[in-house]
Amino acid sequence: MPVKFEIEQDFIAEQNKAKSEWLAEDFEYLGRKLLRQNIDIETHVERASGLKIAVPSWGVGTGGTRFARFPGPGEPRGIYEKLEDCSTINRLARSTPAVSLHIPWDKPDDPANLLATATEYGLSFDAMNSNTFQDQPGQKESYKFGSLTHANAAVRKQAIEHNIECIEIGQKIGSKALTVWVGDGSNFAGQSNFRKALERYLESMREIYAAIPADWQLFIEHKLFEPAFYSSVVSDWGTNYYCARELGDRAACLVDLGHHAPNVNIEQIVSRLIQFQKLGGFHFNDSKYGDDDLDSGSVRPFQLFLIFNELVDAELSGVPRFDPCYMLDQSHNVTDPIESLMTSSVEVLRAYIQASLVDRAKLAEAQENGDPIAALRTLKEAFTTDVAPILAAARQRSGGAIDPVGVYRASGYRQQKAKERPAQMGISAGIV
Ligand code: AFD
Ligand code: MN
Ligand code: MN
Repeated sequence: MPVKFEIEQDFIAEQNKAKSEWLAEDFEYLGRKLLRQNIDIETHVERASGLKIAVPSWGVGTGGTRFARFPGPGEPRGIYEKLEDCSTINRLARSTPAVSLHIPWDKPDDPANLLATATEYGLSFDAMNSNTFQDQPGQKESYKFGSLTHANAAVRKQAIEHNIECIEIGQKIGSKALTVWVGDGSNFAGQSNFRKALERYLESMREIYAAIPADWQLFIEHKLFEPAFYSSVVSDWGTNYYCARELGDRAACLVDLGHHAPNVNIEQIVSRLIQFQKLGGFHFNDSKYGDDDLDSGSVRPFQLFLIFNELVDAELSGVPRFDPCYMLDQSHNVTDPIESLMTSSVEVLRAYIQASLVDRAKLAEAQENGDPIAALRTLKEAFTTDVAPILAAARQRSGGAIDPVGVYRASGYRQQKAKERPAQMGISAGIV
């Protein structure tokens, strides 16, 4: 087999040279500025290196809408090529060492071999994602009218077994969680009985929960609408919380940023789940209208900052059982997925570091004294701080790129992959 192109460490170091002078200058200036506020910049470089975000296996292929998909050149044709792209993302941006697998889209023939390859790339596996929202070839029962909540017990059984299979595959590749998102719901008023559907959901989820290993977690992802357009069974964070509590300690809620009604205060939802000790993790993305799956931080960076403000507050105040998993869940329809995922991981880190800069004593004082302007100014002071030098220094020190997208483009990676991976019809899951 011909040697596959990869971006060498030497190339990254060489490219970094051109940028390192300005980085040193900006870093020094920011360091002095932060010191005036009694903040040690090095602490934040360390924090930036410490936060890890998983990438979705389905995110490295070109996505699409329900109207069309426009495949890009050199798309990964299977899970091994997807891992290769995930490794490139991590090599340049240094914050995404784990991959979240979708089954059956990326079902490995040989899990041990997949694990060995991932390990070679320095990657591990994050939460497993089951798929009972579409029918697979040869499948006995159809999910057209639901899966875990279907009126027919045989369909529910098939959906439960699929989730258990995901756990089994996950155990072989070192995963420690299963994320369940169902498309179940209704398109017409009266089509389904709300109470019965939720009861069946819980009944099915209890069986899945029973198969969750002791050191695993079960994440439940709620979603307001789509593909069901009248009602979703697990529609909102309240339903999600109720289900997670009914199931037990190892069940927790997963917040996908695009799964709420427009203008909902997501940071408050996050705070509630933290307080109730049921925040399992995130699917980061951004949106303007619905579940748009746009790149994190591309539409509402202040919202992302406010979410991280809650997370950092919980971390620093030592809320019990607070240990959320961070994942990206995006669909890249018009961009190179590698560029989008690198940029998004940087945006998540940016929000985290900005939130880490919030003067919490000052904020608490403003809150206690009924001074909303002082409170907002405190938040804005952190939000408007340009933390780019902190993020770039963290990447550079761990061998990554000062400018990940710049280095990626200069390397010609995509062009090389276009040669190595001739286009195939129907290779991707397509519309995600
Ligand atoms: C859905 C959910 C879920 C799922 C994905 C599939 O966000 O995480 O895995 O889309 O593309 O909207
Ligand atoms: Mn999601
Ligand atoms: Mn989604």
